[in-house]
Amino acid sequence: MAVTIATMLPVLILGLSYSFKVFASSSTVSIQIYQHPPFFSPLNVSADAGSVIQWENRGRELHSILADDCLRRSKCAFESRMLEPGEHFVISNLQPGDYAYHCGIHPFMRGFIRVKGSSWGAPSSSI
Ligand SMILES: [Cu+2]
Repeated sequence: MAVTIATMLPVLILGLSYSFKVFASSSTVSIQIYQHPPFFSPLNVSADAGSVIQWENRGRELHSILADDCLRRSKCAFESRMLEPGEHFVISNLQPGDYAYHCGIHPFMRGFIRVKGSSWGAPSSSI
């Protein structure tokens, strides 16, 4: 009997963590845009696949959100229109990976998003 419980325990733990992952994957990550450094808060975001990522312009100027890869014109992971103060920009369903982004008006405003894979046990990329 003791052997059976010991054998089942890892399965139970994995099952619990998997359930949590599913719950967490539908979460929303909020990023505030400010006029002053670090400009994006939080500056570095780690989100589960399937998360909704939302920016809010908390400053008093126009800003926009532009993935760095848009500059290479081969693809563009996300690009907002000009955001008035108080406006939001929302994206979801980003593929797992690393996304550096910046403000299209103020290129020195830079942030970073890491979207983690949707399944546990998947190899993690290095930073
Ligand atoms: Cu800006």
